[in-house]
Amino acid sequence: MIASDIIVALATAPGAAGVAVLRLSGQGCGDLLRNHLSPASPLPERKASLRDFVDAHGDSLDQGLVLYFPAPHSFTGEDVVEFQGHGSPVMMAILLRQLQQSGARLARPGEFSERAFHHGRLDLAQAEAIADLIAAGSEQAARSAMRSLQGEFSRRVESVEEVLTALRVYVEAAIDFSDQDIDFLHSDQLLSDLRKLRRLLSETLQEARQGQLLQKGISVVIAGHPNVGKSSLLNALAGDDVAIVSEHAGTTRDVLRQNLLLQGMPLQILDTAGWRDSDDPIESEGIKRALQVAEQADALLYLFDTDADLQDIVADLQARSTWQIDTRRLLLVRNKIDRCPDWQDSFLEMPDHRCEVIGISAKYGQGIDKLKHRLAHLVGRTPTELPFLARQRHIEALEQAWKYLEAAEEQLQQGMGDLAAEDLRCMQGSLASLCGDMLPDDLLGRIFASFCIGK
Ligand SMILES: Nc1nc2c(ncn2[C@@H]2O[C@H](COP(=O)(O)OP(=O)(O)OP(=O)(O)O)[C@@H](O)[C@H]2O)c(=O)[nH]1
Ligand SMILES: [Mg+2]
Repeated sequence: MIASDIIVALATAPGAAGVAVLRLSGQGCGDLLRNHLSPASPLPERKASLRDFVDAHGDSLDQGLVLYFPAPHSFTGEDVVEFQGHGSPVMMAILLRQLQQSGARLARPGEFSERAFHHGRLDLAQAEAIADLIAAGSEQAARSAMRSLQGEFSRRVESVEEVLTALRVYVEAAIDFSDQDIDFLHSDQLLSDLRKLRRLLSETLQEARQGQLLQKGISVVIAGHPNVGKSSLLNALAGDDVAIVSEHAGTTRDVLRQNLLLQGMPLQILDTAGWRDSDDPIESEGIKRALQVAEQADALLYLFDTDADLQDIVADLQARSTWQIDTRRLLLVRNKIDRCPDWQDSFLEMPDHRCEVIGISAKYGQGIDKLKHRLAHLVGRTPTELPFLARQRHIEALEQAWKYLEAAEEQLQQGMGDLAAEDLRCMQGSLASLCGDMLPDDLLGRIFASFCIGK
């Protein structure tokens, strides 16, 4: 259960700055701070007042603005008071000590957000969005976190829950009337609710997966035979001389990683060793690593030379990859088109997908902008659509909900209403955990502990 004592923390980043903010939360925290202020008159509610922070002898330690938000209209839902002083780390440490001596306790990481959650000011997905907004590594990630914070994700989950609740009521009622002649478990109403639930959940899951990519960064692996220009492409994308380029086949061995932003999306581009049969143990290790990262890539740029035959290239790609290549995540890139000026982009018909083949010249920059554009499209985003930011925890809960839904559908087909009802009940539990309902305290504690201090 949540503690109700007074907590204090530096809400701004540590280090010298123009301003630093001390924040206190808990019943009576306004009076606790007031004992250190001059003048010590009552604090106006929700209005800034200029005060001195004084020590026990009445000597001024700092001067700043004080803001008082009485419960329940505050971030945490408790009394909250802030002192905005000068950004001196030494002075802030002194003020913190003084407040602790008066009975405030140093807040644990995320404790302000945890209290906001327990007082119903935010649900868990929103509280997580605050932490994600603070940690966002790109504009897109920050904007998406803001969408989640404004409740977009929670509302989406609620709309799935609404349809699910209606369905559960129906199935439970159908079980009660199972001894009658009418077959409620195969009715049109039930099938249409199930279809709707499936669609809503799958859309939410898809958007959450996109959001998670923004959160963790999107890995783009450049692969292909030796000497086709992989390192040259990395340099062209990075706009910098990051990797060694040479005419010797087998130059790159280690996996090279370069972070960059593409249309506001955080990408990590990985340059890898060229795929070939090699007796050199070091090169072989490099190729093994290249295959490993290619398997885990969110997008695979498979590069080949102008003189290569496309069918052979694809056959080789399929032969060397020990996993099933997701062709929707694959871009075939023909490099060195400066050598064949009449090159035209094309498509390659693959069994399950029409795969694009783009021509570039990594060395002379031809086609690089087009490649970036296609890459942005491939990783699933156009700049105008923005998903909500999602975490691994959210994906897992949604995937679990999906499994329960599939199980319930199967049970319904077999006419096993009782078992379907149980699956749907479990599905509701998975969805409820997204916004923090029915999560055990220790798990909640672990989630909030990953937040920063003062938030
Ligand atoms: N004409 C031309 N040459 C290129 C182009 N891109 C790369 N090259 C040349 O091709 C050779 C190999 O380039 P790299 O970028 O080192 O190729 P790689 O695929 O990284 O090679 P490994 O690391 O050995 O697997 C170098 O001599 C480059 O200058 C291009 O677009 N046009
Ligand atoms: Mg290389």
